[in-house]
Amino acid sequence: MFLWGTATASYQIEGGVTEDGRGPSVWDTFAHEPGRVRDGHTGDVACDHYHRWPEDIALMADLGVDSYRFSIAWPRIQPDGKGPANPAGLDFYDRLVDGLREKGIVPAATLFHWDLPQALQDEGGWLARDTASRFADYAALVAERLADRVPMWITLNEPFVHMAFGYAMGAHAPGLALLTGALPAAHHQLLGHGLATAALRANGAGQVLITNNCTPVWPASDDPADLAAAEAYDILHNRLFNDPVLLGRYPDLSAYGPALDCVRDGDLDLISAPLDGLGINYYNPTRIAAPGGDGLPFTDAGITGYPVTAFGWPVVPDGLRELLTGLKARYGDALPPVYVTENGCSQPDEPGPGGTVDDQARIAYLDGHIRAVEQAAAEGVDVRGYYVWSLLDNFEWAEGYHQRFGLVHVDFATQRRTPKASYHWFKERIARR
Ligand code: GBH
Repeated sequence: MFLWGTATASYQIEGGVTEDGRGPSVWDTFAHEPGRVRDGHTGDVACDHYHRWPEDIALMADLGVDSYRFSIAWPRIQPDGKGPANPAGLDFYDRLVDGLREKGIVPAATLFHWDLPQALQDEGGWLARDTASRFADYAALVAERLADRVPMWITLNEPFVHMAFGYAMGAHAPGLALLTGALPAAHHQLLGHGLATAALRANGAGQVLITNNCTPVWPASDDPADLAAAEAYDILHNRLFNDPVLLGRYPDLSAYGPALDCVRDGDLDLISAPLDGLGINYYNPTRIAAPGGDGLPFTDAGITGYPVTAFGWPVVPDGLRELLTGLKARYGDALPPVYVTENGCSQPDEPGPGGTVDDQARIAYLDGHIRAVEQAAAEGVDVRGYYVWSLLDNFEWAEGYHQRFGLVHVDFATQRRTPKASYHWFKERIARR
């Protein structure tokens, strides 16, 4: 069965950041540092989903989705990243999961969507090998409690973005700008994925996936220098995270400096343990040129000639077909079933007369991308799900509340939820199957 769904993430919607024993995460720290997030916005309250989850489940039930992809806040389960589980933290997700199941909605739980317990960051975060083992302990605690009712588990969300924005460029928590010095954060996240996969399986988890965000890479020209830059970028953004998981080996990283010396014997066997699916988040292709700078062998040349979202990201629906068929071409039988675990766009979405939000551009975006998924399936890719990012307008990381991605408008002053035109459109699209 093909799963239609919506996706969210803990820090972006929950709020309740000091309640019931939750510890601080790197995003609490980062968002409270002046100048990090636009206008000083934080996730302290966000969509107040921690209290309003029954209303949010009701919105999804009315929408008619098959599945809901949410993430679990590690610092609710282990406030300082280690030790026994905080029962109140587990209870929250227990209630959420039962509430979803009562409405026939399949819970798909992501274990890590960037909100690392601050205490682990203080010990090096994902630059430290030990974090991978701590992640597996946390995975075991959660699965022990929920695996009987959660059929689908996603270890990591977008390890590329967490490494690149969080450790290489400093735009996201933990705010480090180490450039190529960030690469160990890739390996340790992947090792964490491998160790957590084993822990999940040992505790009865059914399906285990990882979610990688991938981008089709377009060379800016046929010039050999541009082609080489594009190849280097494809390696960093896509293959660094897909190859170890699906093929059990790292791509050639020589354009980024000396070999990764944090890789130990046996790591790649863990990282490449068989999965039940590959989660793919797609937003847009990337156009790459030579030369690089800052020790990086490429330049992002930007894409022109397409409509753009409120974020300025180009809207290229066929890029999703290109991406999915490209994965099939590269990985062949090593590619497990694919789930599009995020796709969507930000739009201004100001309520118009009568309080309605007529987000026609989002409808066009979703329609085009769903067609691209259908085309990829017709071309032989085993695609089994499509999750819209996002159910609700929410805390959009460094942009705070300035970018709205929801099918449902949130008035952050009152927490009033208003389904947008795209919500009604998606409801009909799902009903047609
Ligand atoms: C996802 O990341 C996250 O998983 C989610 O939490 C987040 O809210 C959502 O997407 C929306 O941002 O400069 O034009 O080339 C998305 C990662 C990284 C995808 C930046 C688009 C650059 C577009 N994004 N990327 S462009």
